[in-house]
Amino acid sequence: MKPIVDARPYPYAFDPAHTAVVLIDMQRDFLEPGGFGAMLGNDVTTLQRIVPACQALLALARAHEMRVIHTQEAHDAQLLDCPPSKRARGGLSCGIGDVGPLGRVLVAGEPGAGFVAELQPLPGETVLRKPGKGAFHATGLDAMLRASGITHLLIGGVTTEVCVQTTMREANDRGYECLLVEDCAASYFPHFHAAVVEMVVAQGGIVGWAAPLAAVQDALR
Ligand code: TIU
Repeated sequence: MKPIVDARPYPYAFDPAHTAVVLIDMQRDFLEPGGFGAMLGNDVTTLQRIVPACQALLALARAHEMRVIHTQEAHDAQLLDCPPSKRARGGLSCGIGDVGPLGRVLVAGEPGAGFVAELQPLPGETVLRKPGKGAFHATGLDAMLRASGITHLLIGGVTTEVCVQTTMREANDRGYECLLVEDCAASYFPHFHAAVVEMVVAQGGIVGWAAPLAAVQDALR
């Protein structure tokens, strides 16, 4: 019997052997003062609140031997993979590629691009660097998932309406069955988070399913 999550808009069945937990962009640049998110004028504490739930989601994945993918929005040191439009957006005095308090903003290998201390990948887990908001754009994610027989994705991370939602829509269009783990995702704008949850599950699950972490944990008991 497959685990079945009490999800919206209807129960979500998944086989852990064919499921990956995808944790989106839990990076210092989005969650800590001095990073890219703060430079955009956001209150980063709204994102910090989900760290314990994300730790519990990782623990669940590891206990049930689900694949784990940590995505990271970060650019090549020469910004060869950063469209000038992205760099210019917002007109920041210190923006992508510039040196800020956490090193060069959103550049791979810099302190800010790294994951927060509580959510460090374990050896054997996949770290996927991505230049865009969606994790499928200009990455090998789809090929990796297909090669390993992954059909279902449990998705969390930040921010709900930017990289999480974009990734979930990309995955849905590619045929993956996606569950948004509601309390493992957050936005700088709580009403955007709530709206995304509603728009995912509306119209019979037009983008997928949503459920709290406790419902996923219950399904795996
Ligand atoms: N600004 C914002 O809400 N998000 C991003 O720029 N990236 C991610 O969501 N990871």
